[in-house]
Amino acid sequence: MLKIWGRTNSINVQKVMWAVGELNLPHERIDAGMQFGVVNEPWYRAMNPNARVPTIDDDGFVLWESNAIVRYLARKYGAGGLMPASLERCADADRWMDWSTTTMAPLMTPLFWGHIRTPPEKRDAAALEQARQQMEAVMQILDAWLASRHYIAGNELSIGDIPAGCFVQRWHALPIPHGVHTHVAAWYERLCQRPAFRAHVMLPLS
Ligand SMILES: N[C@@H](CCC(=O)N[C@@H](CS)C(=O)NCC(=O)O)C(=O)O
Repeated sequence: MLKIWGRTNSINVQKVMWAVGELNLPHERIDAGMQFGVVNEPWYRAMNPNARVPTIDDDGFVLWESNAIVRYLARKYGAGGLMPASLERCADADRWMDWSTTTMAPLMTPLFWGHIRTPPEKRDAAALEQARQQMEAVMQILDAWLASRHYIAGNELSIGDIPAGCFVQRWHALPIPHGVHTHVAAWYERLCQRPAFRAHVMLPLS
């Protein structure tokens, strides 16, 4: 049975759990990270020397790095579906997964930590506003891409939607002003119709 270690409020765990939900995989999720500890136990560090979540064990195959896990699960259990059949659609999906990590995450991480995990008196308001404005510019890039397709790698959901969908969910949930991004909004509405997205990603921020 597929085992997943990671707390439900971790965005990187949410990516994996959303994929698990879309693929309808039997699994066991074990709380780990932050208040749950576990990640510094020697047996856990032997699986994942970064002492981070998520980590999976799929019948003896151990893997960490959320995007790599999403790709592995989709390749193994969702070929032609969550993992697109065509080389070009796969490349599109990969490109936007990498973009989410390299372009969205460096802005969303301080926004999330600043607004949700930092007491108001300790927040750096100027830095948060700068990240918010930069995030608006990033959303424009995604908006332009989504103008001509229902999902990130075409007209079906794929692995490409998973990291960006998790970040956009967080962005929506943050108590900050949000610009209008029509195509992102339509895509986000599509994601919100999906039971796996609702169950694993649309969770209160904590
Ligand atoms: N690049 C890694 C990052 C993993 C990561 O930083 N996970 C965070 C949670 S989002 C973590 O483990 N934080 C420490 C903890 O929860 O104890 C991935 O995508 O899996």
